[in-house]
Amino acid sequence: MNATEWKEKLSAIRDSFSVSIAKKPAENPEALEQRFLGRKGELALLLRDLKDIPLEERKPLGALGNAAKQEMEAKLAELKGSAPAAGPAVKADLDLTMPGWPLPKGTLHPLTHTMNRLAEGFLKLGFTMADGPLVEDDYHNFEALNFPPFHPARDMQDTFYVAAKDQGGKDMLMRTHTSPVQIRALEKAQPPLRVFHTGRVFRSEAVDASHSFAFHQIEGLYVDKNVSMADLKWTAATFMKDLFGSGVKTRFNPSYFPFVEPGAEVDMSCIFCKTGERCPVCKGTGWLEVMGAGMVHPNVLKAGKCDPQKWSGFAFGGGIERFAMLLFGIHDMRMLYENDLRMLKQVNL
Ligand code: FA5
Repeated sequence: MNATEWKEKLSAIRDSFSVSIAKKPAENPEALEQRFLGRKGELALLLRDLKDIPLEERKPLGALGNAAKQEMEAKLAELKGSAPAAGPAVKADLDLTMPGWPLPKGTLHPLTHTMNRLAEGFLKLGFTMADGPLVEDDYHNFEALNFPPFHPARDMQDTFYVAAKDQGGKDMLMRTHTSPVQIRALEKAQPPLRVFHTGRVFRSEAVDASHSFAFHQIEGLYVDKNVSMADLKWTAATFMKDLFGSGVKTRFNPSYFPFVEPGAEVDMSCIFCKTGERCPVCKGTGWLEVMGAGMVHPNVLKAGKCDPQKWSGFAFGGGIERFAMLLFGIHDMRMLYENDLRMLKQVNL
């Protein structure tokens, strides 16, 4: 074997190693180590062949071979989940003809993916994105949304307060829902208005498989002339179908939120119970509750400086974790925050 052939062989071994190490699911690192670096491994045998190459050409080839060995060891250590052992740095001649190592591609977190999907759906329907702060004042989180002071409905959402006061001397708080964005949007622009918002909210709640103390919501607000419950029902049905497929049905049940009248809870037909057996997700009811919604209360329109005689609107708000769990078949909300790569890699985006 001459020096050129030796280099080509080294390049072929590196290629085949790169392909093997990037395989999903990952190959057994010990087996790979044996195959490439073991005593009778492909690289070890190639290094042994160096003896047939004239001395003056052998030295740079040896350095290239050692550099490849170190890179492979580091990649294998990474695959085994341990940091590569710090060995002495090997100076190799830079060979720009060698192929690069394939870089593993990152994926979107299921929550980010779900928020993007929701955003795409609402942008298509002509909604624009609105924003609001995570640390809110009492006025935007409660009062302007028709929660009077000391009203028991405030207890529906256990609040985290922060050590700062708002302009009226009240404690600032971590927003308990995305509904304050309704007020912020109306303060910025008068109707006709079609906005949505996705973001984090906080509640002092115990964590379990379907609850967290910090989670994400989507909020939607549509204010125009003659907006009716029929518009709300059409919008909810359309975006559920967009997210979960055209076979998904929606239904409304009467419910109470201070900032809408009438108010409703929106259910979607269960996408898990296909077998006809008792479904553990919907508990055999065939329906899953996914959102709160309703016609914007006149007091909220007034807080947004809109005349309720002239304008009407609908609003809705849903939990993004619950949507993500349904989209990806995740049965425990905590898995969304643990960032366990074994779970994240299963979510094929
Ligand atoms: C609200 O937060 C209202 N702001 C929604 C709304 C908006 C109603 C506009 C009417 C008009 P609720 O507290 O039900 O409502 O929360 C809405 C959704 O957030 C729930 O359906 C659920 O999907 C999700 N959610 C509530 N609490 C938690 C929690 N602790 N962990 C994760 N998701 C939660």
